[in-house]
Parts: sequence; structure tokens; C-alpha cells
Amino acid sequence: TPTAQDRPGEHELVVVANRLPVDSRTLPDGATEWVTSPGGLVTAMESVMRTVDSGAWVGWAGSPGEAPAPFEADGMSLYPVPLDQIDVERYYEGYSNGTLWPLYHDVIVDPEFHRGWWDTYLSANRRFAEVAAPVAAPGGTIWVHDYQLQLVPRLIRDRRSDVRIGFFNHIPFPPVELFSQLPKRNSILRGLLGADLVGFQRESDSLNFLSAVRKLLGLHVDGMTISVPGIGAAPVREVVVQTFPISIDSAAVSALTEDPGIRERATQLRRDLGDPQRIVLGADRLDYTKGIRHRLKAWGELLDDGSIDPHDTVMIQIATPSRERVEAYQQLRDEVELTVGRINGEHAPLGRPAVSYQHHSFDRREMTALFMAADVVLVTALRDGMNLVAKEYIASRPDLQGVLVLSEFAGAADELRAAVLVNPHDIDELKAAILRSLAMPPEEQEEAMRSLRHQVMEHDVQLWAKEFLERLTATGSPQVAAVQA
Ligand code: GDG
Repeated sequence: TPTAQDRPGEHELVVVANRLPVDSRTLPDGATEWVTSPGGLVTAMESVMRTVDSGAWVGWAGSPGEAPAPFEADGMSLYPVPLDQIDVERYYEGYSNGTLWPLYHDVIVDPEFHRGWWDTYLSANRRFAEVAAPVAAPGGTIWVHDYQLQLVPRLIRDRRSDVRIGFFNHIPFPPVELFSQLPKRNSILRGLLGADLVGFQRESDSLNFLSAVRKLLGLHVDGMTISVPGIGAAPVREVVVQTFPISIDSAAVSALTEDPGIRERATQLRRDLGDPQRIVLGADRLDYTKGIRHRLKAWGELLDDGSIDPHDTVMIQIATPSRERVEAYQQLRDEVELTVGRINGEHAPLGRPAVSYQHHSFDRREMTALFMAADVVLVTALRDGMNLVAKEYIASRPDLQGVLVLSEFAGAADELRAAVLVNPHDIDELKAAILRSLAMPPEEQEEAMRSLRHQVMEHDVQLWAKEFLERLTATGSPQVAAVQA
């Protein structure tokens, strides 16, 4: 039920995401300072926020406990949502990352279902909606992001019939046969259907969602439009489903490669590794969806076979720490580190690695230097909404050299057809793809990279955000629909 606090706010565009685009830093005198964390979503939003008079971002500030008061950063108003320790354990680590994440990624590990986690997911989603609903201007736009907040569109809709609500899912949407496992699955679908526009990364995700809505809720679907009956006397609403493959700030990434410091660093990296002829790179969050174990298995076998000489060719695997309190991630880390240790024990020449394994994060400049130095990048995800690393590698190669090995299970495979596409479960195929990439003549690399760059430079994250918001604006305004009915 709408409350007095739900009178409209002043913001034309409100982004709702699990995290605010800032991190807090404690100063020596004990005071808190906010530092913006420049992720992809922030970049995308910056470009569209500039086109509106007043933009806001609603999200968790990153530490459990009381939320700081709303504040301004980078021309945006930030509205922190409070999450306590129990919320972090049950809503974030539990339901979001222990239930939804594995279920939506083809049950690569077993999803855990706990009723207590669901209750907290609901109450946390309610809190995001309570903060977001009152800040949007009359007839404004609210854009909700990702699997942690699937109930938020409906919870906002219940409070504000005048706003346009968009939802974008950054991760896959599973086939109905898997989605059906989820207890409370219909509540999730109804939560999403509070939006006017529901966006997904790839066509198969959109189709999976439509078929879940049809089969589990029995709603009428016409093409990509769902008719949602109103409650009581409320009119039927139309919800549009559409595919919007996310991208990166391509021009900014490409421009970094002109930086003399970064160029020097790319050369130095190769020297530091003992001047190998070839560098093969993997760069991922340490997540079981990324296929790091499959990649290492293939690499280890290529060394065992003698197909790769560790004196000539080095693999770098960056595994950025992630979700370290979730058990499946602790187990994955142990397995990966055991495998890397074995490979190095058996194959590394004295004083240099066969696999240079880095379990920490690098800054953007260092990442670019790594992409510039890498002859081959391995993206072997077992399931991935999009995979931005693939696009970042391409944007980092204006020299048109380098080969991208890309899993067909990453969303990026729909667009990046000129990559060396692989099924990472087929270890022999993966090994053959790696060898083929390492042996690819420069002209062939250039031809593929030219086509890949054409795609990535044209379709950047700014265009992605613009297209989503334009489509959202074109959906029928709920207020107008109500008057017509
Ligand atoms: C989710 C979906 C979808 C990684 N290590 C470092 C670092 N990174 C950066 C990469 C890239 C980003 O993190 C990771 O993005 P991905 O798309 O590869 O993967 P997820 O984190 O799983 O993202 C995914 C995405 O949302 C967007 O919709 O594409 O499918 O799962 O930008 O470069 N960045 C820095 N240091 C590191 O060590 N600076």
C-alpha cells in the first residue's frame, strides 16, 4: 500500500542496483570518505545520467549496519539502502549467490534452497523498493538491475502507478525445466512482471523467461509482449520482453592502449615472464561459472603431451577474489590452486612459472597492459550472461593482433562470431582450439580481429543504455493506460 512517504520525489531517472557505485574509505581521523568504483554499469549510467536533469542511484553502500544519509557524488544523488549482517548472509550470500546464481547458471553447482533465505530476500527487496519508490519524479523512470532484486519491480509498482519501470537481468535466465525447481518461482515471475520492460542479455534468455511466464503463470504472450491482468478493477498491463546485449566503454578501453606508460608496462610484463614467445591469458572473477578448471585441465594436458613447451609459452591466470564466504567458492579456490601447483611442479622451468596464477585484483591500466601483451585470451565460461573480458580484450587490440578463444556458453558468443568458438566441456576440442590459436598466422588474426572490433567499437555500453531507456520510454505509460481503460 502506498504511504504518505511515497509522494513523488524529484528524480527523473532512478537506478536501483544491489551496490551503490561507491566504496567507503576510512580516513586517518576516523571519518568516512566515498570513492566511486568505476564499474561498467557506472560508465553506462554516467552517459545517460548526463542527458537527464536529475539522476539518482539506490543501492547498498557495502558495509553491514545503518545506512549513511543520502549524498551526492559525480552529479548523481546516492540513496543508500541499509543491510544488516543477517541480510548480507541470507539475502546476498544466501539466496542471491547460493540459490539464484547456481540455478540461473545451469546448476553447475547445486543450488541451496532455504526458507529463511527467501524470507530475507523478500524483506531486503522490500527495503530497496521502499527507498527507491519515493525518490522518482512524477512520471519518472526507474531502472532496476539484476537477479538480487527481482521482486523490486512489482514492489515499486504497488506503490507508484505513475512511473515507468525497467528491469535488466545481467545473468542468464534459465530454461523453464530448471527454473521450475525454485521454490516461490511464481513470486519471482510476478516480481519481474511489475516492470514495463524486462531486458535480457541474449535471445535465449528472453525466450526462457517468456516460456516460464506462459507455462507457470498461464499468461497470454503475443510475440515478445505479455498481458498481465490487473488486480481488482485495474486494467490489463502490457510487459515487453527484449534482448539488450550489454557492452563496455569501448572507446575508453581502446584509448588506454595509446598511453605510453601502459604500452611500456605491456612490454615489461613479457620481460618479467622471461620473454616467452607466447602469452596466453585468462582473467576472471574466481567463479565456478567461468570454466577455470576446464581451462587448466586443457593447459595441463597440452604440457603433458609436449604440445606446448613451457619455455616458449606462458599462461597467466588472474582469478580475482570473489564471494569468499560462500562455500562453493572456497572449494573452487582450493581446487584451482591445487591444480596450478601441480602444473607448475611438473612443468615450470626453474625460476619461472608455467602458469602465473594471481589471486588478487589488478587496476584497469594493468588489465589493459595484460590484454595488450596476451597473444591468446581464453574465455571458457560454462555459462555466462555476457562476459565483458572478451569485449575488453578486443577493445584493447587496435593493432588487430591476438586471438580470442570464446565459449559458446557465454552471451558474447552470439555477437562475437569471428572468435574461435569452443565447447569448454570438450577438453580435446578446447586443446585443439588453443593450439590453433597459438599457430594462427598474423593475417588471419587480423581478419578476425577486424570483424570483432567492428562489433565491439560500434556497440558500446553507452548505446546499450540508450537503447534500453528509449525502449522503456516507448512502452505505454501506466497512467495513460489507466485513463484509456
Ligand atoms: C556479470 C555477469 C556480464 C576482473 N578482474 C579484474 C577486473 N575484472 C573486471 C573485468 C570485467 C569485469 O570485472 C567482469 O565482468 P564479466 O562480464 O566478465 O563477469 P561478471 O563479473 O560475472 O559480470 C556477466 C556482466 O555482469 C555485465 O552484465 O557480462 O556475464 O556474470 O570488466 O575486466 N577489473 C580490474 N581488476 C581485476 O583484477 N580492474
